[in-house]
Amino acid sequence: MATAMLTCSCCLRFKYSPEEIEQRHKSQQIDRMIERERQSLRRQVKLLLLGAGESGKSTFLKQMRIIHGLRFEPEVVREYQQIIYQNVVRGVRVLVDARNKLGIPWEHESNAHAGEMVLRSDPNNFIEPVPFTRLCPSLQALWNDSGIKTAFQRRSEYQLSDSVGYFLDNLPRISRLEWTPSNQDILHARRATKGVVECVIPIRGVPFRFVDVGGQRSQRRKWFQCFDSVTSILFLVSSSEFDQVLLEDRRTNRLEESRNVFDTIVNHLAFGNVSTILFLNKTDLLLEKVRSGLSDIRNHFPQFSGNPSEPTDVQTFILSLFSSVVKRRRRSGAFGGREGEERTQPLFHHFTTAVDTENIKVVFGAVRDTILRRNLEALMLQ
Ligand SMILES: Nc1nc2c(ncn2[C@@H]2O[C@H](COP(=O)(O)OP(=O)(O)OP(=O)(O)O)[C@@H](O)[C@H]2O)c(=O)[nH]1
Ligand SMILES: [Mg+2]
Repeated sequence: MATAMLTCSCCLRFKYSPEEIEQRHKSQQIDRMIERERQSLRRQVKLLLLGAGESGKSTFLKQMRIIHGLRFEPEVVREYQQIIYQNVVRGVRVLVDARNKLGIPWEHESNAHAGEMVLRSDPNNFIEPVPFTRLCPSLQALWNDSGIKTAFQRRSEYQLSDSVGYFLDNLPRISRLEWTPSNQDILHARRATKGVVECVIPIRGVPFRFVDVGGQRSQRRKWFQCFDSVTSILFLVSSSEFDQVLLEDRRTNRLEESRNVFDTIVNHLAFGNVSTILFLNKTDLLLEKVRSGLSDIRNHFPQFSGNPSEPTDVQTFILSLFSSVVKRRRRSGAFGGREGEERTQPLFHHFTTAVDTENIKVVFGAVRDTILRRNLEALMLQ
């Protein structure tokens, strides 16, 4: 290799061999790429979706896709179709079993046979359209029976997924061979999240990384791996669950569990400078429950002093259950506030219905603007 050693001060470029020049060029390119990556990571917004099982985290993420124009691919829609078939068959099995155990009589004794048949069947045998649609007349007859309807009304006494009523009300449509799930059907499809699911959606030119985790007890140990560089926590609570117990132990009140999880998160040291936004979700189901008079919150929360059939009283009480656990503590200077100043974390809240696209559009619009503004402020401080 011939090195050009012409070290004349005005011709410094001759100091390097062509290979060295090539290498320097490559390394500069790499530096520029790293810098671009760093800039994009600095700009990136990371939103952590947290909350107990069935609070609506994955439904919220589905809404983010819908609202920002990301289509569900045909194979994903097909997968949801199978999930919905399973949701329906499993749901009817639970209802028939509950009717038996609660000792509720059949309206039509002739449905006893269909009930037995559904109880003995394996839901995995009905994930294709043909076998599912063949089963539908029996499912419909069962759903029409007032014995099953009474068991459905008493669903807070056992474990029934919240979307079963929606799918059974829509059975005439779902039972058609040519049916494929609409966005609304997909929003109601229930599959518990296992592990961590990430989705990056560009919003107003800024990459928003949504991190969705499983909320059931066995899944929560996986949360800690996501705690790095979080911009905001979106904490979801199923506000309608004040009269229900956990699927995991069938003992603990679901709202109590949710509040304990919230306490751990909102007061966690790792989130000293992270804003938390509380979504009191399932407003539609809460209103239905409170207005129906079928359930009285005082039986589960004796400290409730408002009017139990007034939805805003119940909502205000549930909000106070959560806001009261936020502890005061010292903060570092980031995100406003003076270094070492003692104050509570800012807690924003919204009453949401995650299956309602218009509602989530409005709520997320406000959340997005706050996050983008704070993100910009934080970037300018760096
Ligand atoms: N009616 C109604 N149903 C909702 C609402 N939010 C979620 N759901 C339904 O509730 C069920 C549970 O919602 P998911 O989004 O799967 O809950 P999750 O928090 O992701 O649950 P895990 O993955 O187990 O942690 C689904 O069937 C949703 O369609 C709501 O606001 N109203
Ligand atoms: Mg989920």
